[in-house]
Amino acid sequence: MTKKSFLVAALMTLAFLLSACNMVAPMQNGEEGMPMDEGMAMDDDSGMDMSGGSMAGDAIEAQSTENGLFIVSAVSQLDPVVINETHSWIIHIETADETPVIDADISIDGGMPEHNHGFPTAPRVTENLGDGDYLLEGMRFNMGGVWVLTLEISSGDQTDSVTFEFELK
Ligand SMILES: [Cu+2]
Repeated sequence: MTKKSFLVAALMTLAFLLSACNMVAPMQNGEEGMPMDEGMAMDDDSGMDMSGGSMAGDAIEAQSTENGLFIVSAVSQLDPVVINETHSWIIHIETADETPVIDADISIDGGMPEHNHGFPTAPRVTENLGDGDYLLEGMRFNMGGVWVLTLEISSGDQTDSVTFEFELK
């Protein structure tokens, strides 16, 4: 499969997952302030399976940034996400009114808050794919447990951040 067709497939998967997420949203604890282990559902195309032997899917559903400037979602290019395999994610950014943000600068932070360590790698956005999509390379998780990924996003003179939280089994 070529890189481009892979990307197209990934984006179609993301679109599907986003619509699926919307459909199942009322069935989960979709409110903010929920317990950590339910906070960031990792959906796969079979629904809400959180009990797999690895991360239960490859997509992070859309989440608003802290100040509501952007809506951010992410899909892993490795599905399922497994420990100790370096891989890429595609980040999608829209404004609150669903306009793709095509000129974002994105800085990455994250790790395991419970263990006080960061990522074993230095993941960073390496490519603007257009239409609000950005390639995040160098993702790797070196143990199971709760991870966070924080994106600080700047577009024009506006900056906002979002933190995704998910559990890698
Ligand atoms: Cu750890």
